[in-house]
Amino acid sequence: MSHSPEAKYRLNYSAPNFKIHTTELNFHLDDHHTEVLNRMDIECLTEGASLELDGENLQLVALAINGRVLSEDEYSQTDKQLIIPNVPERFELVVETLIDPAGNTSLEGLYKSAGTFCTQCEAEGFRKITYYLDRPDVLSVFTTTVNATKAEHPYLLANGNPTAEHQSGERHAVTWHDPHPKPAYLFALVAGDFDLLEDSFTTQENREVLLQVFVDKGNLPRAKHAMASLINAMKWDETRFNLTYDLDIYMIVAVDFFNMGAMENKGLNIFNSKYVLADSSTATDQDFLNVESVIGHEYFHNWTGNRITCRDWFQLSLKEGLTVFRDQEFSADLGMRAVNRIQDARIIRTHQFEEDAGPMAHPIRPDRVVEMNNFYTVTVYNKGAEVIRMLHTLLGESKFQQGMALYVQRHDGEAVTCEDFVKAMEDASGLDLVQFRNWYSQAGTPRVTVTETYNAENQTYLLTLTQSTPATPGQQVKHPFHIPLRVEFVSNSGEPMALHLLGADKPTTILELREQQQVFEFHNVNEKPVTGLLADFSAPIRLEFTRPETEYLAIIAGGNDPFLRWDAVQQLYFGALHTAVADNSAVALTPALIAVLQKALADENSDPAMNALLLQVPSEEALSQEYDIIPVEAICRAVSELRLALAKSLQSELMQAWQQVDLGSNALNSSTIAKRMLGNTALSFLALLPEDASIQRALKAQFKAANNMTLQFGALQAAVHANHPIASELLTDFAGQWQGETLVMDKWLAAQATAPISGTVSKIQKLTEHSAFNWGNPNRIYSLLASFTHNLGQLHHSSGAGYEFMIAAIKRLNASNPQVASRLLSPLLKWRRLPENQQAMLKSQLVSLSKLPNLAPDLYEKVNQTLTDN
Ligand code: B3K
Ligand code: ZN
Repeated sequence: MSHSPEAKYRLNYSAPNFKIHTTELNFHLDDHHTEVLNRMDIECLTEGASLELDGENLQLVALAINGRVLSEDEYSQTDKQLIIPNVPERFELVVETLIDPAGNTSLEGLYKSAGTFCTQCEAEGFRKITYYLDRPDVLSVFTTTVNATKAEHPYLLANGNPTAEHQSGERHAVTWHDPHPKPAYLFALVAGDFDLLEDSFTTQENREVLLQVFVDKGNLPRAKHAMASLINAMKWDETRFNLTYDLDIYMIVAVDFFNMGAMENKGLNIFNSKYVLADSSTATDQDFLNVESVIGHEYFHNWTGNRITCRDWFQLSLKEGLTVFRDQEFSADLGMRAVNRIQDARIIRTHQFEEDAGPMAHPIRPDRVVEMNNFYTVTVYNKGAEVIRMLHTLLGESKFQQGMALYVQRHDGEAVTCEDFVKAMEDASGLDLVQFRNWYSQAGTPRVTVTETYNAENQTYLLTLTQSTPATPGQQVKHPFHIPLRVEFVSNSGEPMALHLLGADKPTTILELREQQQVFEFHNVNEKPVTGLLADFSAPIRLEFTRPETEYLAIIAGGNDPFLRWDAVQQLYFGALHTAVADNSAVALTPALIAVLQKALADENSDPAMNALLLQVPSEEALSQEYDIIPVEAICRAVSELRLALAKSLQSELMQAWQQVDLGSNALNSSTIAKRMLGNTALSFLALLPEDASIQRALKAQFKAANNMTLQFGALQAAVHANHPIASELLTDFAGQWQGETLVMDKWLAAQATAPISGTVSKIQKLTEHSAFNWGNPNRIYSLLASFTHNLGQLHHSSGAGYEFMIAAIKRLNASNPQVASRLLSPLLKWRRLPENQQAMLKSQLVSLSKLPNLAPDLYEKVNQTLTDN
């Protein structure tokens, strides 16, 4: 960058000066010379305003207003804009540009993915296709004609319904019309050759919808689960949200080169093939669940995102937080609610808390953005979903749905703000959400500390909650949040207790913390209760509540809430880990904790999936969130000792749990998934005991017997992560079996990248030369390199080799795919939280990155933020 990219601010929003009533696009597709003809019916809304169209990497061929070609002195061009100063009140503008899809390695705009032309426009990719008002509050009715050679591109797709077909020599063309006005970021086109899976869905309004899933040739059987998930999603959205599909056709196209998971383009979703293709021999249970969730997510955007879209990109969480909440509820209603909830909480605690504590901390509705693509974050998405969930908790399902209905009724067809959403919830429920809005404006993770007083004589119990939120860059002062804390109480002997707040006639289930400090007073309490706070992880906060082991044991024994029971065990793990780290001592597990786990594993009525989660000790990354300065080596030592201690103390129970798995079954339902989850977790511990021959046999048996990827990969990963003597044999066998199956080989790469074993950096370095790896494909990069960035001990190895390797990779990707490069950089921004040695090495790597010529805005924003922030 010769000049620094500029920041945009939320408060500088101003409404567009022009309306684009219709947009007619004509694509003459060609690898390096695609012609784009763009005919717009434009109305000027602000007299005298000059028309400033966005455009990047475009070659302008012709420009005409109302049929008259403009001469060069009638407009001006920069590398980002085309400016026409004098335009009529209403006019037709025709822009003709040339673009180079095959040379587009950024995978944004129009590009080629292994022979398929496809697009990715969100957030600001449409401007790489043609000159346009590329902002989400400019909504237009699109008609798109795609023209390409017929032999290579028998399928020509765009948004809406097909209206015309045309054939001429070797080429053909199809025209599509989308009747729903939409912003340019939802535009899509695809041209290629596919296998096609079709089905149909009749909506509650009796509209017959044609459903199509397009996949690479030969992959048809792997598309079935995606289709079933789509049908489930359509049904679920009608039943739970009363939202119905609105076109006659819904298409999903799977492509191999894609920067993220999928994209909700109107009527034409484009998916990373990773989230479409699944069969039991090549996909794990988690892959199946991910397909269901992403298919659901993109479908749910049809209302929350497409019909009602964002006014500006600062409002991204309006559609993303809400849609993640919806997809979480979809998965929970269809499958394992408690398991999902715990996994979601784990993501927040491990990854969102880290973002909130780092230089890029931002509210779910950011105020300042340099590169929009940097804000598709765990904060905007997952914390955004938690904020919606808190509204749901405060309002209850019925009022929440009334709020949704009001939101849709008010804003269908509009581009709106987070404020509009909260207002609809407020108006529908009658609740005061003034303070609740702080969740939208303030970054940072609130800490809530707890003290309690029980008075046996008066039978009163006082719970004092104090909240504070650390400063984040640009936000020194924080106001108190409105925090819903779900509670449950148990007696010391582990019996449920009903407690009443002073003056309340119903037992208390939710405490609303609004003040900086607030005392909750309960009456007629006949013994000191054990208070389970933050049931169902009801708020994205850190709870600081120091209590004796006996109280955790009471919650485990008598608590109702699965999250609280799981969390009680986690807190006991955390306690043991903290002590080991602080005292530089060996990890000590108490007999009581071992007994809890033994009991859970022995209980025939317990859910194997919950048992798997109970056994999974905090990851090194999760533990690191507990420290201002991360004692990397001590954390890694403690976590690995804890794993080994559990393996030793529970060996026979783990072996029994493992034996419950039916190695011959591929059935995919909650009960078989749960058993495999527990089996794999058990095996991952057992693999830590290499001298035991029966364990070696178990690993091999599971690896070989199964025609099931959950089991095969479970065995591989267990062996690799434990550095078991048979690991390299299994790695070789796996690669031999799956060579050429790129999505399967991604797992092979990831298992090695995440192994907590010294020497991982040089292993990964070598793997970048393996035929399974490809610097041009985001999935390969995420599997090998992004996975590695979550390998705490190896990334931050005291040699500095991890930093050197990663920064070199990021520099390499800067020019070809800055979005992907930027994702790799995030885990390296926390250099200030590292021990001195690592801090110095990482800082100097970051400084050298900041000096890279032509640094992309994506990287510029992050690297500058981390180097300048204090
Ligand atoms: N809306 C897209 C994400 C676009 C990311 C652009 N860098 C997928 C989704 O959230 O559904
Ligand atoms: Zn989304």
